[in-house]
Amino acid sequence: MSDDWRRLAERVRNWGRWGDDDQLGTLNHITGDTLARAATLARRGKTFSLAIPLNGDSPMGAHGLRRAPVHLMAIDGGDENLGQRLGNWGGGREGEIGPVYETTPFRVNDDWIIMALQSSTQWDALCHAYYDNLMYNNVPASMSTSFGVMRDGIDAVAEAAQVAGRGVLLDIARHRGVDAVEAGAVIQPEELDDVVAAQGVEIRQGDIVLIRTGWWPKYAEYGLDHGPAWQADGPGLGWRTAGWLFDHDVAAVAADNVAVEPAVPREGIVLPLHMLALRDMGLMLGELWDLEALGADCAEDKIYEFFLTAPPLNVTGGTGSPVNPIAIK
Ligand code: UVW
Repeated sequence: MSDDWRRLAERVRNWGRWGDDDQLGTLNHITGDTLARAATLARRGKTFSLAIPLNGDSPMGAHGLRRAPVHLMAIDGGDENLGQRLGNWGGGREGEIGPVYETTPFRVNDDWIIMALQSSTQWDALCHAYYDNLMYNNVPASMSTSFGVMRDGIDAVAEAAQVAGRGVLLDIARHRGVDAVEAGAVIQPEELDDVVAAQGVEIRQGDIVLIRTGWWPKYAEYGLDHGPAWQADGPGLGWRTAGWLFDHDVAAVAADNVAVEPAVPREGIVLPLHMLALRDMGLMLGELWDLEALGADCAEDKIYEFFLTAPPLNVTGGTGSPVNPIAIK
């Protein structure tokens, strides 16, 4: 890794800043005050879900580590006449669902989902990326075990209930005057400054910054069979933006591409921003967020700030979590 990258890693490293046991990282920038002020940004009562559909069409279908979510019905409308074959559903014999179907009008639909935690709209937990055998806040990589991660997991974040606050959209694609930022483009800090100035919005301590590249709708053009190409071609934040995010006391950052940063190695480093953000800064990354409707609304009313709530699931020892982020303007 280059000397410049190593120097930036040292500059943005937040280890010990919020205590040696801290597992929240830059979410500590969100305080009672920033949160209360953020809640006042819900002015019109207009809501936007920023989640992509959680189904088998996920662009993670052919990811090296993951597959698309598998959704299975456990009981459905076709089971109407299967009363005798339906077993216990909680409790003792009196809890048998079969007799319930035989003797009462009650019916139920029930299902399962089998998925990689990061195969749809998601947060990366701080443990998700590391190097030199250490994770965020000097935690040894050995704390990630087959039982789950013991530190820096998504459960610590879920329990703190702190992923809510002022969201700010930086619409890079609109600023460039394109539907989607060109394939492979690397967004540098200077461009973030330009977009902030052009949009007339300021970045404040505790903000959750959303980066719109316009790349999510491009997935429909690539199609399911070309998911890997869609992932590889995606534009994203360059690693130097870690300094920008650090200097602005940003709490978390999310984008409408697969990795926030370009997914393929740049300058000979694999996911360099992941290492700086998650491991050094303690800054969570949100991926595969759908920013289209929110982007259109912000372009119309020229208001790029909103209340954002995006709590992860409390997955014990999880390295990330699906999320249905809601922006409220
Ligand atoms: C990897 O693909 C390793 O990470 P992410 O999903 O965070 O981009």
